[in-house]
Amino acid sequence: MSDDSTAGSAGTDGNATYGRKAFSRSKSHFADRITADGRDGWPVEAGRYRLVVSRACPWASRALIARRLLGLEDALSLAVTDPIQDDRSWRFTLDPDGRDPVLGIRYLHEAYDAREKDYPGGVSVPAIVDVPSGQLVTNDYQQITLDFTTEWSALHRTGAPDLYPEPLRAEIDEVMDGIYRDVNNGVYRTGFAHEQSEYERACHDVFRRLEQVSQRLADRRYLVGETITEADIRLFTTLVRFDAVYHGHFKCNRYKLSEDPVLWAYARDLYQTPGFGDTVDFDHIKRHYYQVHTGINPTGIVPVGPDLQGWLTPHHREQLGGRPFGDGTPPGALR
Ligand SMILES: N[C@@H](CCC(=O)N[C@@H](CS)C(=O)NCC(=O)O)C(=O)O
Repeated sequence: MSDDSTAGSAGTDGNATYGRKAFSRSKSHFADRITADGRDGWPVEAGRYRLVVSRACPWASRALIARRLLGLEDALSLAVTDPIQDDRSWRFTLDPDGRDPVLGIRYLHEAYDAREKDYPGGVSVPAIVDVPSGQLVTNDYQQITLDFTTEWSALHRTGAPDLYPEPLRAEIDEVMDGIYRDVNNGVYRTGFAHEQSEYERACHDVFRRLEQVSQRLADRRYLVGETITEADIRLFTTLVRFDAVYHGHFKCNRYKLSEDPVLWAYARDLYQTPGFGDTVDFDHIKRHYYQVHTGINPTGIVPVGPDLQGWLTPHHREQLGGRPFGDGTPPGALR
């Protein structure tokens, strides 16, 4: 498991470390890419790979959303871990006999071991495993979704949106960069800060960036261009967790998402878009954060709130125009 059992002691979150030093996140160790031409030895192939996620995890949720939007469900099967890790990390206790039915393993670390014996780093989701060999291929959460869009295109559904349109890539990358630093990772820097000044700086960064993003979204429906892109996926996965866990557990509490009219409407718009809200499991999210990070929540008590009804209320963002799927179509109902 990633976490410490006493308040204030050290721990990890994926390849990230927190504790006595400032929270830092290093590069993914397994960064092979699954590509159309198979240049790393892993060609895109329907049915060959298995995506392993925790529905609690924002980085894994990106992959869940992109997989749904692009219609990769048949090509890339899905394993969902228990939201609570034990001392051997992510486990398949939600499956019969506690084993993933396709990979036949009880713990995700078995796929890491199959790839590199005695790998000393953390075991993290999202992970993509090669089913025939049982080996981990990649846990590079920054690249996985981009490759779904650009490398897996032969297997996309008819009507799949372009989540990373070529002419907009520079702008998307720039927007995502600031959101990653100050929001996606910023909430972790805030939550795992070990000193008052470090906490205050990180918290300030989170809200300064949220204010900037809120201004950007006041008169445009999506972050870049007229349609949903990878940038929206990456902002959404943090926003959807904000009031449920980051506001309380990570002390990002200058205000709630639901107190910013623009961001709250933007997040509801995406939540109500097929492929976004239907991947979200608030129970997994809350139990994971509040029960696993015992260093910052020693009792493991999971709060009862917030009330989730608001997510389904009208957002009126269609008045801003925009075409969520561009020339494409929404994904079909969740299977
Ligand atoms: N793989 C990335 C990010 C993914 C990540 O941190 N995932 C978390 C869950 S949100 C995880 O699997 N942590 C492993 C652990 O807590 O043991 C990293 O290493 O920093």
